[in-house]
Amino acid sequence: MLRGKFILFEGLDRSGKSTQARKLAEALKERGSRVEQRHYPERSTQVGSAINSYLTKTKSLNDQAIHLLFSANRWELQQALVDLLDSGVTVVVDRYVYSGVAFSSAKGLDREWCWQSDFGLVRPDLTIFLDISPEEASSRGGYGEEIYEKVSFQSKVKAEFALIAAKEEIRSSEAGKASWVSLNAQTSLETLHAQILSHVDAVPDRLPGDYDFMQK
Ligand code: FDM
Ligand code: MG
Repeated sequence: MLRGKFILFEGLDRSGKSTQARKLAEALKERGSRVEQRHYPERSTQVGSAINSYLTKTKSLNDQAIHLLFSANRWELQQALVDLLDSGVTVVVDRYVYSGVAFSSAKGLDREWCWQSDFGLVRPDLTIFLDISPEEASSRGGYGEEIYEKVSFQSKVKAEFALIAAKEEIRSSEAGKASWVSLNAQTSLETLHAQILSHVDAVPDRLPGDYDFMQK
């Protein structure tokens, strides 16, 4: 039996991650795969509840502390994620370590420091970065309610994501397999969905227990 695939969506707020994650999960299910969706931060845990208070501006925390809480939230759910993958379920995830680094380093925290707390976590098999301008994102519904939803800050996050993308694209080509793809999110839902599906189909099969990990 094969393990499930770990497919990650990353991007700015309102880049379309949740819509595309849902469409991908539906398409894979229609083909008969077992699929689950996850989202970080997972606000239902105690750590997640502290993160939620920060994001909704009911509690202030220094930049280092909130960074470590986001990371702790991934760590506390890591075993459950691995168990799911090992049982053959494909997991489509909305945000993970790359958001952790991009958002915290956009505040000015040291980039290397930001990566540290996530080293050792399972690396996604494929990260799909939905590329959108901060201005286009801000014009989409619901923007402006949470602490990071400001065009000026999202522009800095986008610049940090660009640095990460460059690094991950080099890693992909060295490994000879695409573990990161950046897609233009300012296109039709269906066009984007078809592109995503073809990249997901190209992800190599792996056995349970066979993972790459986040590392230097
Ligand atoms: N975010 C998300 C971070 O700053 N660090 C992280 O590690 C993660 C996973 O939290 F603005 C930010 C990104 C976003 C905010 O996320 C809430 P959602 O996806 O909008 O719920
Ligand atoms: Mg948001």
